[in-house]
Amino acid sequence: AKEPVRVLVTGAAGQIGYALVPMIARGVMLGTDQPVILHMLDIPPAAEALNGVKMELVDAAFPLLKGVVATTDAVEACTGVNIAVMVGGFPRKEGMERKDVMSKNVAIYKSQASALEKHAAANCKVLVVANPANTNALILKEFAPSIPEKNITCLTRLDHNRALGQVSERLNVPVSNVKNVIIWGNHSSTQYPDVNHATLTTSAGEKPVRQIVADDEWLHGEFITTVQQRGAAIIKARKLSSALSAASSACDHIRDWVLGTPEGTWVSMGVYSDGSYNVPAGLIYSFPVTCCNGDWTIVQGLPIDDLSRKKLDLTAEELTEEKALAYSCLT
Ligand code: NAX
Repeated sequence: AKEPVRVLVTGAAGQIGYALVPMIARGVMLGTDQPVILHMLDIPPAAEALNGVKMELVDAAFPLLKGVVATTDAVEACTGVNIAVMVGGFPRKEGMERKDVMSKNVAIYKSQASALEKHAAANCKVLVVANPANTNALILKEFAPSIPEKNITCLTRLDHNRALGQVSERLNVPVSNVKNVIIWGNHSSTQYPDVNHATLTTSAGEKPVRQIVADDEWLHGEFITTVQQRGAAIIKARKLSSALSAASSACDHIRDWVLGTPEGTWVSMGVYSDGSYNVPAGLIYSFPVTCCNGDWTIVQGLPIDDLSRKKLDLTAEELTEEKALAYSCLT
């Protein structure tokens, strides 16, 4: 039998946490043959709720779940973890300045970076979900210098999956027949959902989505804005932000990273930019990646047209500004 993998979920008493931990305990993230030990962290005001989640995990009697640590102590939470899914953060509240929210999250990610660096297992893989996800991941990277930068990522897979979903609905085809959309840049409304390289599996082989949709107005307009604004649309409808789709996409992100992407398929991940596609190095930016043996590689050589170039640059500019704002909070 396989040794259990320790998976940390921060913000585990929150709504995404509540959807995510049972998925992990059922093997959705790491496979149905992989035992897990869940480490759940939240803050003292949520300690009782966190304990309630732990009770439910016990009550669900998940065969793969070999242990649960539920704590408000970051060191205890981070000790020995192989995977860290960072969902906890300070939410933007009505009337709050961007700088104030940034400053709260910078403080959180700075201290959790140190706890992970000192106490996580060697080669721990980190996924930041909490917003501002790209910049929180960058702060985590800066303050955990001994964790390899390739191990620190942020979630744009939900946006990627939303883009697949929009194409699937538009063409009335199963979503599993659509692949290779790309989310470029920030997990924010400046992200660029790109269908230029996406394909549809048909009985006559793989066809470009652009060619099958054959409606540039939709592809350049409503498709992009729907994906960019989907988070807000969910809040409007549910009076709560995306949770089940965020949890499911976080599982997709880690699963593909650890177990590999299928041949011929790429996914979107926020990763540390090396300057590929002329994106400034030193940002956490969402790129198309393939994964093999536990490592991601940015897909190279895709042609970028003028319209796309502008959108790649616009979202990079926003991330550069966010980075400066985050650094200004550090003193
Ligand atoms: P909730 O407010 O329901 O849960 C957040 C939890 O984090 C709370 O239980 C809170 O007590 C806890 N927390 C706060 N500070 C903490 C700290 N220092 N250490 C540990 N835990 C802490 O929010 P939820 O809806 O679950 O969303 C969580 C985060 O995901 C938010 O930042 C949200 O903006 C972000 N999202 C990111 C998405 C993505 O695709 N990257 C999509 C979904 C989601 O909006």
